[in-house]
Amino acid sequence: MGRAFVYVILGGGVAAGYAALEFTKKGVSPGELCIISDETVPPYERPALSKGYLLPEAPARLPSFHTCVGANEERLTPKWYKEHGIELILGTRVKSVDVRRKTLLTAVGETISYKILIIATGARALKLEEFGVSGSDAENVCYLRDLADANRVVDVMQSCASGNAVVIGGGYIGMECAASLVTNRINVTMVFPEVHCMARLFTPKIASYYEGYYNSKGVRFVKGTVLSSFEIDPIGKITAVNLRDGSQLPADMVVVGIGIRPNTSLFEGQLTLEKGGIKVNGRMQTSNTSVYAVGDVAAFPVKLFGETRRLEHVDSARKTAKHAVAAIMEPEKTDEFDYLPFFYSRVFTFSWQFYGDNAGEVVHFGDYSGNTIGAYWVSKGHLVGSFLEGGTKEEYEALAKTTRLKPAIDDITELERQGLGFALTV
Ligand code: FAD
Ligand code: NAD
Ligand code: ISD
Repeated sequence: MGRAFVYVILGGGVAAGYAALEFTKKGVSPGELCIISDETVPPYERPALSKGYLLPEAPARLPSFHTCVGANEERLTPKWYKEHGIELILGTRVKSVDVRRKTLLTAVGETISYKILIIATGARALKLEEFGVSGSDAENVCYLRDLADANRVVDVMQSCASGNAVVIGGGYIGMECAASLVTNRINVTMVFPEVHCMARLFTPKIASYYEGYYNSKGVRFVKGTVLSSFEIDPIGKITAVNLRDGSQLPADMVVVGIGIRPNTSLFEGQLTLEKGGIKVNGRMQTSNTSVYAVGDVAAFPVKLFGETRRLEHVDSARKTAKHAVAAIMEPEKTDEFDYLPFFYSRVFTFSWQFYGDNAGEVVHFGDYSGNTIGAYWVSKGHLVGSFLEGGTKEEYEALAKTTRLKPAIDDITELERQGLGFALTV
């Protein structure tokens, strides 16, 4: 025997929290909704883990960053869920799902049934072992996906004051953790295979702007190579990392951020997959009409670009979740999802935002020796993407609005001359 709910959200991360809030706005009744999560705390704003959580002074701690404070909405504490009659089944892993029978089986052997399922299982951090390197279970090697990982980073950082950290990976986790480690007075060397940091998004010119600042803070970049093995002492701690180029870096701690894999395995063979995620339509509905998918795990149609995309960013987790709930609760009032991709990061005192698609020709603008830099991407004669560091609220809003309009660009040189002014006058 087990419990039965009308709505079940599988996963208790960012998307789950925003979906829960939207359910209450749309009038879910007490006892109808549950969230099942293998994390032991209710949904929280995951972005805080690589930023506020790692600050040396007055670090962010729960309950201060439960969803949905990241979007300036209500903070959903355990009390909030109780008051709204939403069942939180925490610390509980779902080990199988039968979408035909509409049941989930938890690791403790309970069967939970649903009428509508929302998959919000997010993603897991890739392990070095998947690239043929062993030893990443050593106590001074850290990944960063959940609260337990963040606590480990904090503990390891505290035990290696003024020591050496090697950061593996030059993506979001690498850049944000490197900045946090430096702020904690740890010496950082970053190692990644590409020619510059943030290769999935940044142009060489944008990357060089940030790398210059990281260098000025003492961060060393070792580019174009990867880790080949660890040196491990008799008590199982990493003491150095060996690189494929033959060099060795001393290490008191290692932080690994080498990408993620969406958590789709429960649904393989049951639902249609695409782009490494679960394929959904413009209502966030999967190939089974009673099952929706949102957040990092969902591959959804981005109308603006006429393509299916899977995004790994918090804004899309929040908005896909809200949209799925609207489509479930008010189907006749809900249009197809029409999303402008939006990513951001904050490191040191920097803060940037990106809208749209980083495809086509790049036009840089701003003062690359100053505080405000930017870029536009122009593809097939239209502006499709925009990036700005150090903008004001009004400037970011103008950038978003302009990018959504995909204006025709006849003269690239003129766009370059106008720079940010172009977005402000569209
Ligand atoms: P998640 O938030 O990962 O939630 C998935 C949930 O499902 C977890 O609770 C997990 O435990 C649970 N789960 C999975 N499988 C099971 C199972 N079988 N049984 C039970 N529970 C399960 N994006 C930005 O745009 N800006 C940022 O600054 C930013 N910073 C980030 C910092 C860090 C450290 C990380 C890790 C990510 C960051 N992101 C950022 C990305 C953003 O947090 C994710 O895109 C977002 O969390 C995705 O939400 P989600 O709900 O899809 O997945
Ligand atoms: P990522 O995809 O941003 O970067 C992965 C990096 O790993 C690559 O840039 C590359 O340098 C490196 N790499 C790949 N294979 C490697 C190998 N074999 N050895 C060494 N390096 C290798 O992924 P991430 O930085 O791990 O971030 C994880 C997830 O968290 C992503 O989904 C990301 O979007 C999300 N995140 C987002 C933000 C943000 O939006 N501000 C912040 C933190 C995390
Ligand atoms: O979007 C975010 C972000 O970058 C955070 O650090 O949400 C969190 C919250 O702002 C934490 O309170």
